[in-house]
Amino acid sequence: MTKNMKIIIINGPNLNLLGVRQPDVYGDRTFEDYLAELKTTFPHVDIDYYQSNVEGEIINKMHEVGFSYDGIVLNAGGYSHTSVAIHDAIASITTPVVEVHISNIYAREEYRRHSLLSDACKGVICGMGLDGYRMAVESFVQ
Ligand code: CA2
Repeated sequence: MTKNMKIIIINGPNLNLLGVRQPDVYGDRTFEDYLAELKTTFPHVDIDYYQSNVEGEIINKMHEVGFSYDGIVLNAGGYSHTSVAIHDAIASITTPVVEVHISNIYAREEYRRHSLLSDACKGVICGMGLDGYRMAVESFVQ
């Protein structure tokens, strides 16, 4: 029997507030609610989830999974625009990373229009709402 593909979704700072604040920008669903649906969409994929508001914890998690998992879906939140350390973590591991942003960062404030992470990633999905996470998982399954 073949083993299920293992993928982890890592969400960064403030994404624990999804569905609670700013529904106009980020929608009105909690991530836990969305994740339950996502798991039913990919019954043969083991999808883990980790969220932290702390940069070093995100890096530690990437080191922990980044040599054994088949894919990492990463929304590093505001750290996407600032973190050399998360860029270096992506570049240091062997598991491919797909960067996701719920909102279209290119249609927002100037300081959000550049990600320090993208060049180290396999791909980037942004502006597709929560569905971007499904697209990222799909990109690993194909
Ligand atoms: O669009 C995205 O997914 C972002 O990565 C979200 C980050 C933002 O800093 C990036 O520029 C784009 C912020 C996440 C904040 O999430 C909240 C969710 C609900 C209520 C308040 C904040």
